[in-house]
Amino acid sequence: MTTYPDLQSADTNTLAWQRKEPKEPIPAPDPYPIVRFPEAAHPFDAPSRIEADIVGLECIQGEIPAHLDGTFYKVVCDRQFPSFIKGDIDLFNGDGMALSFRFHNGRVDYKSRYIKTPRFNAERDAGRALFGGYRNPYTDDAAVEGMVRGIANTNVFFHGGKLYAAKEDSPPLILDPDTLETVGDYDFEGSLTSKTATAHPKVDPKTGEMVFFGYAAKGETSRDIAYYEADASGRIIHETWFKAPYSSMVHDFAVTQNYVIFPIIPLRSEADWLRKGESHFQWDPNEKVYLGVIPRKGKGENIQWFEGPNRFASHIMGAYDDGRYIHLDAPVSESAYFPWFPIIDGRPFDPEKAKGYLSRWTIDTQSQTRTFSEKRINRYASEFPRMDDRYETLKYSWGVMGLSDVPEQQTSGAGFRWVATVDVRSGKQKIYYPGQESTIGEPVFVQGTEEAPEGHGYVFVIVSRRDLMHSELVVLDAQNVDKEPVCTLKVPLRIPKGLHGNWVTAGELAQRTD
Ligand code: V55
Ligand code: FE
Repeated sequence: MTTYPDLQSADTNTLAWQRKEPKEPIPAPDPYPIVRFPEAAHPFDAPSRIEADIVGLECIQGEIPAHLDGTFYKVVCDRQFPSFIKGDIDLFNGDGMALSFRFHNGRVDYKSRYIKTPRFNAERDAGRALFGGYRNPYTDDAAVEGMVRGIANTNVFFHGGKLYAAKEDSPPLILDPDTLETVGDYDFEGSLTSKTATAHPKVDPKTGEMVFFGYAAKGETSRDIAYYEADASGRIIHETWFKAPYSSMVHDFAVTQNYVIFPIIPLRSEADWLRKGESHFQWDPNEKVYLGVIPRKGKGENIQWFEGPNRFASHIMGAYDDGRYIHLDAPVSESAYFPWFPIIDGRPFDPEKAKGYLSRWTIDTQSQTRTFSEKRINRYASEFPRMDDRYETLKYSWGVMGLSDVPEQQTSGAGFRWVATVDVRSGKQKIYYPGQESTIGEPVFVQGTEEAPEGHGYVFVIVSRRDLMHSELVVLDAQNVDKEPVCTLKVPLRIPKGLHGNWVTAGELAQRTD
């Protein structure tokens, strides 16, 4: 194992991370600062900045399933003000905007609200950006030094009666599930000891427990990871800490009935890079992958590391174990998927090497070699893998994901353009293609009924009609995504690019405790 100096830097740790107000009052702008965004590569991708309420979305194809009762939540990234950093990562550093699609009696109401983080509020008062580059506090305006930098732009999820909005660099916030207004940031009644919390918690369907973690838990680029479990009501009942072999982006993790697995992937970070104003994360083509395994509710000091070759993976589709072997499925590529993070040795981004193919990593927990194996499941480049969340931690067979490249189908333009469902046992797939001028967001499984078998129900996907300059929520039959959609709901505005979403049933929403 290569050892790096402990990157837990004094400077980043001494920041008063909980500060919610600027150091000094920021004077009201006079005259008002000019707001001018750089021209977007495609007009569809310009910031939207719209908070909307639409009662009764227009159904332009098919019929809304009248039995569906619940809300589909999603978060998108929509910069409030232009960045003052040249080449900033607009997507990852864009303000979180929560969306809700409320399904009830065959009617769908749409709502969108910016998440009112302390950072959002400070910038709104100032009329301009105050926070600098993606996850680099050294580039901020002095007035906001030490303020929590979170923008809650990665996931919205419901657990223990609360609707959370999260980004992995900060503690989560709580939103009102009906109005989407921001209630405030949330530290689990004072129990969150980490400075950060993942945007990808997992809920164990057998116990209702929410398993989560924070990386860079003692400050940006620290190797510390805190692993928590909260009971079904959201109270933290387990906490343990360990150190990763190196500091990196730990965007997602895997949870099975018996283990928690932390993928340490060589999209590394170093405190010096931040100080020098370089990219926070850089791809290291010479470093290994380490999978850290801890028994559920076990101790960090007992973590076992399993090594694999230089690989990139980010989102986990699903994982399960049989007591000895742990299987973990994810799109895996030879180099970092994100073109905006540089490669350490200066070589250019290679789109072929960045393509991720759904693969299975298998760990033999009794292995003497301390390595894991890799097997490809699917031959189409994919990302945004999801499953039927009722099978989280359990042996599962059904998954859904976005495809960026289907060699048999000629298409122009970049981005995700197809939705594919896959049987992870056989690799067999079915594909939905919304058309030449469209791109898609993350496809999300929605169970038809509580008792429906695995993968039976719907797939919700937000489609960007780039030719028509509006978005659509397309509802597919999860078992037949290659057939005509169940229905298409027109959203008469552009929904910006975003990340993750989740379906919450009316029954769950009735349990709200925020
Ligand atoms: C991701 C998204 C982020 C982030 C880190 O892989 C990783 C997705 C939207 O922000 O900060
Ligand atoms: Fe993610």
